[in-house]
Amino acid sequence: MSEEELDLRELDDQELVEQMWDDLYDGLADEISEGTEILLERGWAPYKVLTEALVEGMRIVGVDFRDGILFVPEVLMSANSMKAGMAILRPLLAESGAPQQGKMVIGTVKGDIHDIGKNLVSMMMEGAGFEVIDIGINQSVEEYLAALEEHKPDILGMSALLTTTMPYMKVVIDTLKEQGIRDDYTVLVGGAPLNEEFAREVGADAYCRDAAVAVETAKEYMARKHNQ
Ligand code: B1M
Repeated sequence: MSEEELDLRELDDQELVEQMWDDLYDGLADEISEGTEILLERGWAPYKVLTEALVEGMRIVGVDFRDGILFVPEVLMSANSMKAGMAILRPLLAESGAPQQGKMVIGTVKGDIHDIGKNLVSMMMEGAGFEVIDIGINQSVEEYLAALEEHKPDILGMSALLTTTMPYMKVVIDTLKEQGIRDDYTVLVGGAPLNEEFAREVGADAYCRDAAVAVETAKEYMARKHNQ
């Protein structure tokens, strides 16, 4: 069947999800939006659409990016397609009606422009009842500090996707220590190349493997804070 003739609605769930992986790979934003809508209409939970169709599709893109089969312009189109799907899911994930939990400032560290993971964490945290101030990508220590000063959050979240940018998290945490304000915040870090050991070494409170873990960890720290 040619691309033009393909009717996404005629596919069963598994075929549709696999087609969405292909469409994400090919950077077809309209098709990703349509596939996302169809899965929701079929009763899929927003989080299931997010993880099984979108995040898994992006994992496949990442493998071929690593192996030199896909290049930056193509991966950018994949990222934009993923964002098209996320835009549909965002309000659904945010409307959980969860009680207000706390406030988080989050940003991707200096030198790093990857924002999909950070955006996902923001969406899920909002859905869990956190107020999220997303300060964006390529954030310097001065920008983090200014945001902390302005918004006075409970949690500082930092994201890094590159082995070359993840050490910058230590720069931020060391500066908080120098200024005597480290313990005013719970510092959570995440991103594909990180692990628990790294988080400990840089002085973060916790490493969050994915957005769901970020939510659980944030809730745990808020509960501890309230029990103090
Ligand atoms: Co980039 N890139 N990239 N890239 N890119 C990776 C990260 C890479 C692993 C690809 C590869 O080689 N396999 C590799 C890094 C290698 C390394 O450092 N060891 C890489 C590279 C090398 C590069 C460039 C240097 C390529 C170049 O220019 N030659 C360049 C760097 C640009 C820069 O930042 N200065 C670059 C550029 C890009 C694009 C612009 C094309 C695009 C980004 C678009 C965008 O974000 N708007 C891109 C993409 C899309 C990727 C991959 C394919 C996908 C990342 C992603 O969005 N994943 C990625 C391969 C991979 O990771 N497998 C790759 C989906 C997302 C849901 O997962 O971000 O891991 P993730 O987030 C998860 C968790 O990690 C966690 O929760 C999220 C949700 O579950 N999490 C947090 C993340 N942040 C958190 C913060 C928290 C908590 C949890 O705070 C509390």
